[in-house]
Amino acid sequence: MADISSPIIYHYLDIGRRGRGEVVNLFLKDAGLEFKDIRYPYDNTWLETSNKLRQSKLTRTGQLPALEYHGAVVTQHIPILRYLTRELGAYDGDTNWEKYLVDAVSDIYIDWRSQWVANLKGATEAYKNEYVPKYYDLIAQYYSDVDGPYLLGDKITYADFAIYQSIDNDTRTGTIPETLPPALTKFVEAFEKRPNISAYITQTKA
Ligand SMILES: N[C@@H](CCC(=O)N[C@@H](CS)C(=O)NCC(=O)O)C(=O)O
Repeated sequence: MADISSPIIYHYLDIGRRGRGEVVNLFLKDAGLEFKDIRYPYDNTWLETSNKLRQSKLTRTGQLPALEYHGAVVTQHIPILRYLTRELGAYDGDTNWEKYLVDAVSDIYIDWRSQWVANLKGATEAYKNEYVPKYYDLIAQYYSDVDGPYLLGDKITYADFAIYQSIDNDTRTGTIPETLPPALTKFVEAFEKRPNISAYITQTKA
């Protein structure tokens, strides 16, 4: 049972808009939740910080993001989103089939994220020219099944935050394809206009 007197505290690395935690950050902002944002330097102090966070039971793996949510500590960024959707009763599909689609697209995103991280220190030609175009074509197939702009039409779900973040992060690392499929361009336009996040997205775009 959530203890609503306990605050919401988001813990992540101080790496700007890059990385897994930003998916959670965008989601919290979009949902209009008040939260404290704690960032840790990702430098030669990180190992010690990570050990401390593990000892304080904030993260069993020593990795972030971690979220304190009304007394519960939750980690693993996509499961964090799923936890929040259940708490809020929003941001998921309604039917079993819709929930499956949201799950499936998030899973494809998780595979993309491993590849993106593996290519951070210099993207291979195979990542840029083969993996990434295939990934966006695949995601666009799902987004093209309905009229959009979101995966499930006009209803946003937690998977949309992950997909937006993949497009944003590939843009930041210069690994985004020259043109995205139209269903994804339409999605990005709609996502960036969302009232609770549009100002933040504009300020942190560069
Ligand atoms: N499966 C975890 C992975 C978390 C993860 O790899 N976090 C990275 C930042 S995006 C991290 O903490 N890196 C520092 C480290 O591994 O020590 C999730 O989905 O949240």
